[in-house]
Amino acid sequence: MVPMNTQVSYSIGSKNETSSLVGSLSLENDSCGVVEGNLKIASEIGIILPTYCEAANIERLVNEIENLDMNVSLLVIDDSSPDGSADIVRKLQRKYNNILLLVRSKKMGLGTAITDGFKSLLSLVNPPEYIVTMDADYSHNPKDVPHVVSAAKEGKGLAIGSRYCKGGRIINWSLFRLVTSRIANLVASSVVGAKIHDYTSGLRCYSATLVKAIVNDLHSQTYEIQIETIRQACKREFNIKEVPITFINRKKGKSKLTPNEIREFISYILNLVHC
Ligand SMILES: Nc1nc2c(ncn2[C@@H]2O[C@H](COP(=O)(O)OP(=O)(O)OP(=O)(O)O)[C@@H](O)[C@H]2O)c(=O)[nH]1
Ligand SMILES: [Mg+2]
Repeated sequence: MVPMNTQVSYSIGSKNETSSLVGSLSLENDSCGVVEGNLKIASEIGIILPTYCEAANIERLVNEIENLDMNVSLLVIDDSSPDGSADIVRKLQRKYNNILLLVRSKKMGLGTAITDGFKSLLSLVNPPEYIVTMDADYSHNPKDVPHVVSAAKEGKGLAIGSRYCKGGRIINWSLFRLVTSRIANLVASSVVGAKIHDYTSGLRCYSATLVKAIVNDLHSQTYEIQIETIRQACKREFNIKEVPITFINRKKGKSKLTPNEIREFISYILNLVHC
C-alpha cells in the first residue's frame, strides 16, 4: 500500500520481460483501472492527458510534448474510446519510455479522469513535484507548458493558462462557446472570488503539495472540476497565477461537451450559490 491518504492502491508486478510494469489501481468510485507503463518512472513533472476519442490528435500532441526540453512523464487517462485512442498510446509507449496509460472501463467524465490522474501520479513510487493538466484535442499549445510550469514553481501553487487575462486569446470558437464560457467564468468568479480571469481553462500546472492537499475533496464528475480545483486551492490560500495562452478550437475530433455535461455544470454552480 502506498503511504498516502487517498483511496488508491497499487500492486506492481512485472508484465513481461521486455517492457513495462503494470499496476492495478483501485479507484474511489469502485471502478477498476490498470495503469500500463513503468510505474517506477521518475520525473519532475507529470502531465495528465484525458482522452475520449482523440485518435486524430493524441499522436501529434504526444510527439510535440516529447520534443519539449522538459523532465516530464505523461499519463493518458482513456475511457475505452471506441476510436482506438488507447492503442495509439500503446504504440507511443514503445517509442517513448515516459508514458503511462490508464484505461477506464467506460466514459466517466473529465472530472473523474483528472482526479484519477492526480491520484495515480501521487501514488507512483517517485511522484512528480508538479502536475500539468491539458486537453488532448490540440487546443492547448505544448509550447505553453513550460510557461505554466515556471509560474507554478514561482508561486508553489497553481498556474492557469489563461485565455482571458491580458495577452490571452481564443481562436475559432463559435459565438455559442464564447458566450457560454464567459457566463461560466462570470458566475464562477462571483461564487469563488479568486483574483483570476479564467476559471475553466484546462491547461494548468499544480504543485504536488497543492494536489495532495485537495485531492480527497474532489468529487466532480465533469467539466466543473476546473472550477472546483480553484475553489479548493483558494480555501487553502495557495498562490494562483495566470499565464496568457492562445487557445485554438480543435480542428479534429468532436467536442465532448454534451447537454448532460452542461446540466452537471449548472447543478454544481447552483449548489455553490446555495452554500
Ligand atoms: N477520459 C476522459 N476524457 C474526457 C472525457 N470528456 C472529455 N475528455 C477529454 O477532455 C478534454 C477536453 O474535452 P473537449 O471535448 O475538448 O472539451 P472542451 O475543450 O471543454 O470543449 P471544446 O471547446 O468544445 O473542445 C479532451 O482531451 C477530451 O478528450 C471523459 O469523459 N473521459
Ligand atoms: Mg476542447
